[in-house]
Amino acid sequence: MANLNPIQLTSGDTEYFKKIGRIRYEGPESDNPLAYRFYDENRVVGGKTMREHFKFAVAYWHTLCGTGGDPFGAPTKQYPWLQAKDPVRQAKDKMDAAFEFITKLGLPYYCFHDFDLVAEADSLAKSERRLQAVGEYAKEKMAASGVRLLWGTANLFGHPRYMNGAATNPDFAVVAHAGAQVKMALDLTIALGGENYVFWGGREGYQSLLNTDMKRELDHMARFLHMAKDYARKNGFSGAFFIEPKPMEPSKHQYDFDSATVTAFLREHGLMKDFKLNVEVNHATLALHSFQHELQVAANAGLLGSIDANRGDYQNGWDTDQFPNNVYELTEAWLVILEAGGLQGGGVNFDAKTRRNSTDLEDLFHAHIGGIDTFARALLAADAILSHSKYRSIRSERYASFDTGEGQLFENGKLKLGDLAKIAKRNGEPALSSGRQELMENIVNRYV
Ligand code: XLS
Ligand code: NI
Ligand code: NI
Repeated sequence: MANLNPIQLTSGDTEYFKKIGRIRYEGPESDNPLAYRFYDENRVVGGKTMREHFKFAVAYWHTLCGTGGDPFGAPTKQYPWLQAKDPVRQAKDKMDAAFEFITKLGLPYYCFHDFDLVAEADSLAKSERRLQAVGEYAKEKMAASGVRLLWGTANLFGHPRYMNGAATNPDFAVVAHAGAQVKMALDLTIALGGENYVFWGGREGYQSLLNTDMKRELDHMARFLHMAKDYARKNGFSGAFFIEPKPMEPSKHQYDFDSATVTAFLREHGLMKDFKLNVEVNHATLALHSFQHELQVAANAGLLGSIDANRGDYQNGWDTDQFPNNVYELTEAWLVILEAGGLQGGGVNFDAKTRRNSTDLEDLFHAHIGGIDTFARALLAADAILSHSKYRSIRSERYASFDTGEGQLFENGKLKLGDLAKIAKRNGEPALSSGRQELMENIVNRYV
């Protein structure tokens, strides 16, 4: 499909994706590229509908604002909703496009940064007025469509003032500015009934330790998060706060490196009650972990809140944010999520972008449909593995020696190191016991 007229100015009743209607479930045999083959929102899997399992959200920044520019070249995508010169007018056009898109996909949620919604102005007061105007418009759109806000956040990394960090900036004036911005973003999130609020530590990290007082910066970050949480709670926000780990990029070292690092930070600073994690696929792989590892670490700590869905590239070592298409990877992920009892408060946000050379409006649909169906297949496979295969029993049998007798005494803290020595001498050399990894991999593949 060719791009729609890129310079057409719009009003609230413009249809942007004219050739595309409501995307519906048509089943695995459908030949229609603009249909779901596996995502059947009302289908019940393991006691919940697919819609409830996933709580899919469209990411405003990539899908509505991403125009394909990269460090080597100009933007390639001339989206018609980005053409108006007046910032509030442009923001409303963009929001019309956003809600048309989300509604046509039949998705329940969206997510934004403050200045994805409307361009930042040259003062905080003016920015606040813009955000309020667009917030009013969002309220109308949300009421009319039933689409909800999964989470809001503030962009504390794009503007030059944040080049040395936001909450961790060595200059208090910048920390205060970041505070003002988070206050506005929280006000907006609360006004729109947002279910959660995210902190991704954009430039909270360092480029060189030579000029960085790491301990002081981390203490500042904790103080800042407490202030944000206290403010939001006082103003009636009952949702979860999520920290989104990432190990590097844009900083050489990001403070929220991975799930384990963030968990330790939250614990150290008394934030475990209010904060959980938003785990992103491509951030996990940048940290040299698998996605499922990061989910499991979060789940172990009771912090598995939400997901940013995308995928990395096997050859490139950066955050390529491609749309998910790997059923096997996501099946392993949903095994972890299902066994943890689901996501706590969050959902699946498509923090993913179409490629620079995917310039048709229709590409945005193909990308989301593909990602959504990949998740649906993964959920079906994971549910089948848990309910029909020996996956769980093979794994729990590996630990059977702790279920009774001396192993159980060990687990219950009833043995001392001397007891282990006595038991070991009595038993002699332990028999080898296979981990049966290939068998487990075959079980997953059988249901994928
Ligand atoms: C960047 C992050 C970002 C957050 C929201 O790598 O994924 O998009 O999700 O600030
Ligand atoms: Ni993200
Ligand atoms: Ni990312």
